[in-house]
Amino acid sequence: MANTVTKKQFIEDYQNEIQSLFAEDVNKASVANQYHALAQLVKRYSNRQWTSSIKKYDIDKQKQVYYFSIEFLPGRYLKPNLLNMNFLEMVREGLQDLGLDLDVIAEQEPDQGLGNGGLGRLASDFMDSMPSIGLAAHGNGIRYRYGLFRQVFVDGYQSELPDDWLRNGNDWEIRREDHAVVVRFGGNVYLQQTESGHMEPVYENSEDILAVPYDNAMIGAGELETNNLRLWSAELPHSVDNEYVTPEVRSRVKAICRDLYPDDSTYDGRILRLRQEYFFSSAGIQSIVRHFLDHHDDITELPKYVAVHINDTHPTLVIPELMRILVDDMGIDWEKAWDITTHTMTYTNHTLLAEALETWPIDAIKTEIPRIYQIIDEINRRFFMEMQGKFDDNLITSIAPIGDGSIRMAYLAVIGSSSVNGVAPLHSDLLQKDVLKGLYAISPEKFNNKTNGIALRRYVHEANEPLAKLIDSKLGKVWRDQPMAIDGLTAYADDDQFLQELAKVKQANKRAFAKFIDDKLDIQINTDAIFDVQIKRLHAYKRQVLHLFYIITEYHRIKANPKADFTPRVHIFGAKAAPSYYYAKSVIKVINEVANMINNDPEVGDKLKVVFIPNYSVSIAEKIIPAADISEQISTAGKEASGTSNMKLMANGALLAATLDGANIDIIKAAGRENEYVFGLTTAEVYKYYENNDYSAQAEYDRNPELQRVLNSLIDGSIPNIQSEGWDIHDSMLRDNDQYFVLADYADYVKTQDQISHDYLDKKAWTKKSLANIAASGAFSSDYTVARYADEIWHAPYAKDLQLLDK
Ligand code: T68
Repeated sequence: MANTVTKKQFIEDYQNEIQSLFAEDVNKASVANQYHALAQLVKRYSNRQWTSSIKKYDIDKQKQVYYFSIEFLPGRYLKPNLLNMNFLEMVREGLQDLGLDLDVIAEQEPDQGLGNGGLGRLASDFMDSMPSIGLAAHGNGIRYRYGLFRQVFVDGYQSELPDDWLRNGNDWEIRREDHAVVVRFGGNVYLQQTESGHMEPVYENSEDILAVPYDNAMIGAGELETNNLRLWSAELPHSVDNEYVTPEVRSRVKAICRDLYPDDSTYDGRILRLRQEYFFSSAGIQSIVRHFLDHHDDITELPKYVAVHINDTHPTLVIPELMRILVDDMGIDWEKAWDITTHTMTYTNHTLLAEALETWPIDAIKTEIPRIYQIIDEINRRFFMEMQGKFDDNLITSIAPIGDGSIRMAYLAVIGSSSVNGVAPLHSDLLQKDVLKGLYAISPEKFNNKTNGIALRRYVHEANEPLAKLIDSKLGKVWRDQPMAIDGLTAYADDDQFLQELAKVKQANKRAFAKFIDDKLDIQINTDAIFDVQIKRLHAYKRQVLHLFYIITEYHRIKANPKADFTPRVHIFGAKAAPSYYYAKSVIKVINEVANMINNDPEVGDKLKVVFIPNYSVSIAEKIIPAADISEQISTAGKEASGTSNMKLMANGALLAATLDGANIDIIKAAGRENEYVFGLTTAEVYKYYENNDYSAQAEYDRNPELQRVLNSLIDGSIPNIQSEGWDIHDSMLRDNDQYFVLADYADYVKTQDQISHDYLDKKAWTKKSLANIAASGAFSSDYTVARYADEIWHAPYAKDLQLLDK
């Protein structure tokens, strides 16, 4: 159904677009306006397909999936949209004819500030894959006015500036006030018997907030389908919006969608987060039910035509909210309503950190959403009734939705859903054995695994065009359509000429990245060095400090023996620390000061450089990843649910330096252990330490002099310009007994890194390993991931024949 637009037509349309939007000629318009006009034009081109998909889904009564996520992390849309519409080349050439450069114009687009890490990015990768396989699946989230924050480094410290990503508007969205719904907070609620005999809630003094949707087209590859990402914005209802509304009331409403991550270090910040969660859960469910009833008569058929997905626990309130609508608004019996609800809802867990499982104090829920509290309380009461006699009382108490004075969101999500999945085999296994063990005991049939995937279209086809073209030259375009077909590259593993071409592509990407770093940070890096990359949220369990310790080790070695052979390296970091996460901020400061020390030491020269790129984002990731040689995936085994940067880096030919954690395990299996660098404790070994309670960080320290030098350097003044931050890390290791086993893994990690330095010198052998990684990356396409969700969780059809999907 793809649109066809000729280059000639495009040039004419584009000139007209600029003329009508800005009353200017193309070449007079600012680059910013050139961008706005191009985005508007692309949107116009894509709208027809969008309307037609949405209409078709309804007419065909195709089952529709709604993916609820408190975060999306779309990055930029312009080039991926052009790619999916098959317009990338045509538009590039058309602009060239006008004397313009698509890549320069594309740089004008701000990354959308709607997410912070892997969870949000996964949701956006799914948004790309769903329409690309012809699955009717829409996103549902919040239109945050400000993103997480813009990270700048001031004297090496992370400083947080507002991420005002909407300042110049968002060309992709469509405001649909006519689809607004009202979300009710606070006040009192009591039940009253109606004439027909059923109990109806009566609300007093509640706070009604208008949820206005902004719709964004999610354009599938080849424009197979176009789906909707619906983002809600909070406003005052028109009935209330008058001159008597106090500024306090106004700002209370605005606050709901103001910030992506309301500060959760304070009580008020936590409450705001709760309000966000209910706001988009309620608005989304109301609009789904309303749409469903426009096209269907029988609400009991909801699960047949609708699946609602709960991406991590943040949208769990969709469960009591659907119950509220069914029972209160539609007068359906509780049992029937519960049956409809549990067969509609499905849930993905994304974390193994027990402390990250979300809970809400009962009082907060009672105050903010009193009717929802009553419903959760009733779910809880019936859960006990149903389980008593069948299971041990202690077990039931330990897994009930309400316990310890709190609502336990993960437990509510499991109990209210028909499917619960983890995001990599190890993670799913540990959910069953550990984190959600009790719930697994009562409902094992709900549990399953869906390994994450990534949008290869964005991270390879678009971000690494030279590589994509090289692959085309050997395989044709089939691998773009059927990602598993990329394993055809293994036929070239011994083709010297191909290996050289592949090495050339990497080298060119490294040069482009070096130029970016030079322009942006005024740091000059050696493109013959190993580009060693760690890009992810800053968190203790991800162990950026282990990487830091290796860098300090290398530095000590160079200083001790400046004339010795040394394989040059550039260590590249990208990471934001949550604003109230002081330890993570100390790690950033120390990395930055170590970088300063090393980068300015003439004795080190270009043997070693450390680059911490500020404000890591999707668009920066797209610049780093094609240039990477090594992918640092070094979390403590059993802590990283899956990881997805591991997949992105592998698809671009980087080799893993990795623990046996998350999806690293699956990557190692797919590409072959001989093509990766694996080290460290296994999950079983980590759990053994927990069981025996016999880990001693001090003992690790005592037995390794090189490690002693590293830790001492944090506190003996040898790293200039750090204050207490060195102590923060030192204390976390020795005083607090190194929760994440950094010291236990240090020696093996260093050994593995030394091996990398050695192996890198054999260019051909290295490139062969790189090829093995690229060739194995097809299995990690999110097209397959969403197809598996569709087949096994949502039971929803999709048009595309994914020939190489194994189930
Ligand atoms: C990530 N989770 C997992 N969480 O850490 C990662 N958390 O292993 C996995 O690959 C990815 O999800 C996708 O499954 C996150 O990114 C968050 O960002 C987050 C946000 C808010 C609250 C808690």
